[in-house]
Amino acid sequence: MRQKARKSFYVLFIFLNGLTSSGQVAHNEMPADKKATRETTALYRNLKKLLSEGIMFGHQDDLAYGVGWKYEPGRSDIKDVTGDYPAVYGFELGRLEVDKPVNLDSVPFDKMKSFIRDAYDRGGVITLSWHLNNPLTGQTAWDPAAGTVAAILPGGEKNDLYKTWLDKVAAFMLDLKGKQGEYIPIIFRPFHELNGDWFWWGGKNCTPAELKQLYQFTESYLRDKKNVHNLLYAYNTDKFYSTEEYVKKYPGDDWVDVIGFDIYQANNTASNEDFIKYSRDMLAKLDSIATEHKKIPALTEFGYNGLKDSLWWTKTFLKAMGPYKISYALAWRNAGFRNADQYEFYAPYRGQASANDFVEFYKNEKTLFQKDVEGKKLYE
Ligand code: BMA
Repeated sequence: MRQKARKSFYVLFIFLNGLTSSGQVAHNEMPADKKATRETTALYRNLKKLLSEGIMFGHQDDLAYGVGWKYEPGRSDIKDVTGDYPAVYGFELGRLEVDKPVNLDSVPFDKMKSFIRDAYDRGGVITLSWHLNNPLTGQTAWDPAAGTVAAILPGGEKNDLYKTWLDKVAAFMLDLKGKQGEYIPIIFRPFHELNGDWFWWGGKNCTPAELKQLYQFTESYLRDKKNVHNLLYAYNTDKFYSTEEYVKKYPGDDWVDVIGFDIYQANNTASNEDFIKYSRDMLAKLDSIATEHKKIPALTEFGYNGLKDSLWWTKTFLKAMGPYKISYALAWRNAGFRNADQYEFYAPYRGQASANDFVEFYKNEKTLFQKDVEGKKLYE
């Protein structure tokens, strides 16, 4: 009797554990790629678990350059300011498809691979975006020529070309290996900001059906044809105003692991309140969508270029994040100054106006950096 009672309790436990909609994570939950490697599956489950612990801070191109420096081994603007590295690292694949040795922001792909290995060795999380050129016109990602998506789908005149581009992405992903020869898991974020009109895959430049098909084609080509099994897939929009708008081009739960959006604050302090309001509106919606679809919510890109408000991190950004569960928030790149009026940086650097406040933000219990995640063993 006792034995039996214990057994049915155990069955009930397994059952409840499998039901989880929030909080607890089922041990058998799998990412979109059912053949994902052990480390990739572990990352997926750990990202879900970590949702209840805080927001991982991420930074694009963090190890490659910062304001006033380039390619100094081990350097990072985040480390210069806090003494610690980010928990998440973003890198960008644009121009890999056309065999350039450097990406569209001049980062050499071979260096990028070694930064990715460093980040992984430290237990950090890596996400890759891809501002791929327009395969129909040969221009940049920002060339919204009509018919581009249709042209690269199966049966389209540029499908073969597009497949050669995916071959290069696959080769890149399969060249990312850890010390034991295991593939390094990557959160791949293709076709980002897909509700905006500025990229050829975005907004009115293709139909929802075309984008969904492109997303699915891309994923199944990498996964099933090229045997790439170290990817989690991120779906992301720009600013959005309704759940309906958010899911309009969603390819389906079987194809997506992470859902997010990108948001930038206009370049003046008067916009702080707007940033807080819009972020919270969108995060509330994202939170419900993530719960309903059992996906990992993230702020896939954010920034306030120039960070002129010395208290922006604690008084605006933390408020904007509200009470929502967010896996990570990725600040965009610290490209630096072209001249006094032309600059691009979204994270502080040593001596920058918001640097002291960023240290407070770093100390806040809600934010997670390298030292907070390394012990979590996200890949086990
Ligand atoms: C944009 C800017 C550009 C950059 C592009 C791709 O938002 O940062 O300078 O080339 O992203 O990384």
